[in-house]
Amino acid sequence: MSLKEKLFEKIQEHRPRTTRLLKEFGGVKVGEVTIDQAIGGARGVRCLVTDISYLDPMEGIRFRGYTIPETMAALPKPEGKDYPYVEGFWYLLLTGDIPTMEETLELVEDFKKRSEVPSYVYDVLKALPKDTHPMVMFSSAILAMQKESKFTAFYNKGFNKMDAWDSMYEDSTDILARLPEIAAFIYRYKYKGGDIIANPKSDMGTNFATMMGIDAPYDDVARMYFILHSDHESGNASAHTTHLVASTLSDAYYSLSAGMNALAGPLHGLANQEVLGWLQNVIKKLDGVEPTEEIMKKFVWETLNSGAVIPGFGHAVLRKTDPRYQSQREFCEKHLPDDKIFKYVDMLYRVVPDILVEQGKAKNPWPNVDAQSGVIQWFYGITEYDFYTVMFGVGRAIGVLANITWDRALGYALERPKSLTTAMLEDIAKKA
Ligand code: FAM
Repeated sequence: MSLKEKLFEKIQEHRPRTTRLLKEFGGVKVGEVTIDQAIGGARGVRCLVTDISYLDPMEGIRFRGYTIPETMAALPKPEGKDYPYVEGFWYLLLTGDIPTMEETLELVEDFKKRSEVPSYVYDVLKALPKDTHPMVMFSSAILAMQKESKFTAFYNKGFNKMDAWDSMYEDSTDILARLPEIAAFIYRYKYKGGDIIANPKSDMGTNFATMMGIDAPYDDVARMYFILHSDHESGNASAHTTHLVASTLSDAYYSLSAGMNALAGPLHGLANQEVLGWLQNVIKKLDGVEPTEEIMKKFVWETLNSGAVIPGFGHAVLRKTDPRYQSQREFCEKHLPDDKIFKYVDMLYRVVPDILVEQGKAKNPWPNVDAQSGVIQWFYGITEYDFYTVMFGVGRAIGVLANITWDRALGYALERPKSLTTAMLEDIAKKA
């Protein structure tokens, strides 16, 4: 059975659950909203539904019920490799089932057929000024392909809500299959003098590593990186933006491009570039002197006292060390234990949490995914850290595209929360 057939089976099984909840229990309360939450970025307001992943504040992320180590262990891997096929992970996110090796390889073939990037995308990228941020290039490339949308063609022919998931799935898979080539092109065009390496049309991890021009085990790094960054339930800014835009019946190209713009913010995905930027600044100021924990503490306090945040630490939902951080730390311990930047990041792990606790503002003083990911990329030669969020974006696309495919399958509504004026809040406060 193909992934699409399996997905349709799952959709048909799932639809009655959503219909029943709406029809029989639509009025049941899920929670209440405080003034704090209305002003404070809707933190903790439970008003989104997704079955693709769930983020427990203490445990961290589970993809379709699987923790990160369970996911990595259960999915089929290329021979001799440590990390699973990204294509098999796409199957897991869409269906909730672990694919067999045969099902995974069928999908690898499907991705190869879809991976051709239209040549006009490269014309668009080349027309941008050379100092354009790579995230602008990435988001523009995705948006430029919108005319390929099968969902929009389906909509224009006469929209049928029950079948809309099909073309959304097609668009999502087309986009995913093309993203590694687009990302690698941006890198080689911007930083390697336009020396473009042809797509070897293998699996997604191998394709990306080859086109970046980096030898093994970077193919495994790519698989690990894309899977780890894929999904973090649906309230984070990139997932939520993608979902919000898709809820207007915009297609996957418009929606993902918008989501990527959210990822480009320093409080979100851009934090991984900020971590490396921050560290490089420290190294430069020290002028060759090895930082001790005392010196590192001084820099951390200096940053806090200047009013800036410590990138790579804290989280809106998590209240412990991010398992995505742990997973990458384990990779570093195995592959780059003596790397200088890894040692500095590890030193930050030892000094920052206590300082954030002492400062008394951050609800979570522990590191998040972004504290560690740049170290690995730097080690493998990608020192142009303003590119890091593009790789985060390739990974994040897997999660958000799986989500909007299911949004269509379950006919989720146009998102439209209600706003109040400050005077109304003051009135509510007075009466409380
Ligand atoms: N350094 C300094 N101050 C911090 C901090 C940090 N790492 N994390 C939180 N705070 C401050 C925060 O700025 C806020 O201060 P004000 O009251 O003055 O506004 C206070 O602590 C309470 O914030 P919070 O409730 O603990 O966190 P939020 O839910 O508001 O924000 C983050 C969550 C992630 C935006 C915040 O922790 C942060 O700015 N971290 C640094 C940037 C970062 O690493 N972002 C990446 C997050 C990552 F998981 C991702 O999306 N990729």
